[in-house]
Amino acid sequence: MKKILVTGALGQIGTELTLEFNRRYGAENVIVSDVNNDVHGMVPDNAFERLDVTDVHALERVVKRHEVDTIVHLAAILSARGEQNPDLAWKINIDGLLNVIRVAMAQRLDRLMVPSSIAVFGPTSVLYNAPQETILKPNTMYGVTKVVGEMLADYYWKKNGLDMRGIRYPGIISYKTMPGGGTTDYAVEIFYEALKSGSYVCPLSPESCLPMMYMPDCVRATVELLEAPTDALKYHGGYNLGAMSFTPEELAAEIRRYIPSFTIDYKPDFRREIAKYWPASVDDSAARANWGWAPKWGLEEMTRDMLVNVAEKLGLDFNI
Ligand code: VAH
Repeated sequence: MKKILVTGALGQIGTELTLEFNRRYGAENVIVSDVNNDVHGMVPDNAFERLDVTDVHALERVVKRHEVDTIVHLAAILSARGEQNPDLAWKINIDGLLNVIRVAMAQRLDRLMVPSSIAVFGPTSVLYNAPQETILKPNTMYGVTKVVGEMLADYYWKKNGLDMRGIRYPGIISYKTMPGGGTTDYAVEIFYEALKSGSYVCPLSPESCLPMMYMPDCVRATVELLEAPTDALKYHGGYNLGAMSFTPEELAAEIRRYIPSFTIDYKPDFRREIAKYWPASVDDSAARANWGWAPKWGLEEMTRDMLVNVAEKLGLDFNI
């Protein structure tokens, strides 16, 4: 039985991934940690450790205390916040990752799961149906840290046989926990504003087409890759993963199918420049071939499900 430590467990992906891990492996086998000790009852069934991943000794103590054999390392500074504080992004995303790698090797852990992102692509990458292998010269610090993370995964796999695996997550959409500091956060915020005020001011431009994924697909993909046999994996740093791609205009049009009066305006900021050199779509044939990836949620069903659940969360009557 796995004994999993989730870092950054109180974040958007971490909270829902923890709930799925609890269902699959038992809460007693899932230790949640976060630098933010405000647990808010989000994961009440799990042992909680307040943990700063830049403190390698604290990390090693937690791993030893709970006899961890797997680390799912979600603690990171995302793209928008990373551009506002690049030094912090490097410190958390690289120094923190190196600590996880050091402890994994010292304690001979079975495997690591470390997210990558579509942020690894940049102006010289192929940005339509972005290939698994292409030029990766991102122009954000977040993207730089994700490329370095992928290279570290390949390096330690080849040099030490460290079984680290990752996904180049697209924008993740969910309603249980708000995202924080990302360029794709607009695709979550828009649902709250559509229901609360009937209008939304988007920080990207109408034609900013980005790959997105609904949380149920994100959680399932993460578990499927975590459980994939090591010899099935051709890549260790980060698999391209596709589900849907849309522009803010296309998302707004889908919302208007349920809220006809909804309006969207645009006030592009620095996040538009970040999104400009991210792919509009990705080729995820390697994930499909190596570990059987197949998305289940598209724009229509995601939009409907988000509106119903965000309305319930806001205590609004919303019948469709
Ligand atoms: C961000 N949601 O916007 C994250 C993600 C694909 C983007 O890495 O930074």
